[in-house]
Amino acid sequence: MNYIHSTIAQLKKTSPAQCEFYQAVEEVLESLEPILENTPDYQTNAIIERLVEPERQIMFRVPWVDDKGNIHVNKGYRIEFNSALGPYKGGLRFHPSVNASIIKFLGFEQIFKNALTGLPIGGGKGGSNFDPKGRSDGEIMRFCQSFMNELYRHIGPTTDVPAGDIGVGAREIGYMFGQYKRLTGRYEGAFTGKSLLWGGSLARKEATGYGAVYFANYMLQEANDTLEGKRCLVSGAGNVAIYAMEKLYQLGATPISCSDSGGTLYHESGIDLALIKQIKEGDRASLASYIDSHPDARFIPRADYPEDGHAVWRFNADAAFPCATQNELTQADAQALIANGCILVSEGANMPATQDAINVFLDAKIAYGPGKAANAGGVATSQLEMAQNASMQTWTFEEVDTKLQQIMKNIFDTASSTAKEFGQPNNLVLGANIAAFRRVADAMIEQGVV
Ligand code: NDP
Ligand code: 2IT
Repeated sequence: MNYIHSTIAQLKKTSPAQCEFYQAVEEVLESLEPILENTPDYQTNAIIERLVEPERQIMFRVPWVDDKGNIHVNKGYRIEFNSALGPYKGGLRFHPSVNASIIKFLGFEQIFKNALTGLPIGGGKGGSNFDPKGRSDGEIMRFCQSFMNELYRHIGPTTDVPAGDIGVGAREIGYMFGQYKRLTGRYEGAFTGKSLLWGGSLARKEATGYGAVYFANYMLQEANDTLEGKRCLVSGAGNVAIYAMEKLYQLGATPISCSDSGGTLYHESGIDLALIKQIKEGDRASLASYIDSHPDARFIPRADYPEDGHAVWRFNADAAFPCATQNELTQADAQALIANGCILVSEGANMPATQDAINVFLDAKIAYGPGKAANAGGVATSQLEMAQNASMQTWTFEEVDTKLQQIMKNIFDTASSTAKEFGQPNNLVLGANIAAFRRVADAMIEQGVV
């Protein structure tokens, strides 16, 4: 355990005030204890010391002009964390809460997630503290162009390939790709999550949500169970949440909640997914308006949440799919879930459960799929988009979806068999972290001290 304390203590000195980053590192390091003890090579090659230090961190000014002529300045980030397994790969997040700690935690998680997919992709992440809420299309475009005026020189199909994350979808990728093409003069796969009209992959939009539900299904299969008839709590109402709910319906389950930054929606008879798509993908409006069409549903505003957690986890249900953001599921939320009958948690979001909450799930021995395994379907399908772009092919929805299911199955099998190998068969946190670490660490050793 000493190396955990010394690593975190060192990070606190060299990278001060990055609590989300320390949280992500600590979770991984705790899992690695059994393998680090038995493999001196990892210590002599300073793998941990090198893994927690990004290969490159790019921070830049993003000035832009709003519709009224006012000048704004945001911060832009791209953290190129680890390229042992391939070009840096990971999304861009536009949200006012973005800072170096958030981007570093996401980039660090991405290294292991991408390793778990078995595909040749390294880990990176980027974004900005820009808040897209309430901004016109013109403002979004000017922001994206300004962001790209700096980022374009750092990315490319074989160096670093960004995609979407919170606040970044097909619209933003379009504006960024357009500016990239203008600045470089090259039409190439430097982004994933592109529109289907110009190089995007079928099923990429659906992949993260679908993948988290496939992962849940594989966890249930271990216990000869299925999702059929299960009542499910989902958080978030964005890209991941919407397509998790869609796949839940397709597999005979019923999503009964979702949420956004304004509050939680609960609909006992099942969420009206077509309406959610209209509100969120079409109107970019608040979930609160759902009640106008469904007076039998309830909307709980954020101000009315319990002090120790979030309303969305306080209903009776069989399964939970956190698909909004980090630390959105506390210890008290986890205890409420277990008390109310929940037997499965599959994380569509990155690091949605606090460490205390994870411990509640592991102690209760419910099926718990950590984000870096359960939500890897998004980035895996991004790699399938890269493969199609590089070979100038277009695969059908069914082809991509079949590959996605196979990848999610492989991730589950790898995490599960590694957990068994280390004597903790239910602990997919340990299984996923060790399996991913081995792949990255062994590649780093073979590539020398770089
Ligand atoms: P979106 O921007 O499409 O949706 C995010 C949703 O979460 C929105 O409903 C948003 O509310 C809500 N939300 C975001 N931040 C907060 C916050 N601080 N408090 C409360 N609610 C919040 O993002 P995605 O669906 O793409 O991403 C969701 C999660 O999934 C993130 O953790 C992301 O890192 C992760 N992820 C995404 C992947 C992808 O392919 N997109 C792949 C793997 C993981 P509102 O509508 O009010 O803004
Ligand atoms: O967190 C993630 O894995 C993503 N936001 C998707 C990254 C990608 O490159 O598709």
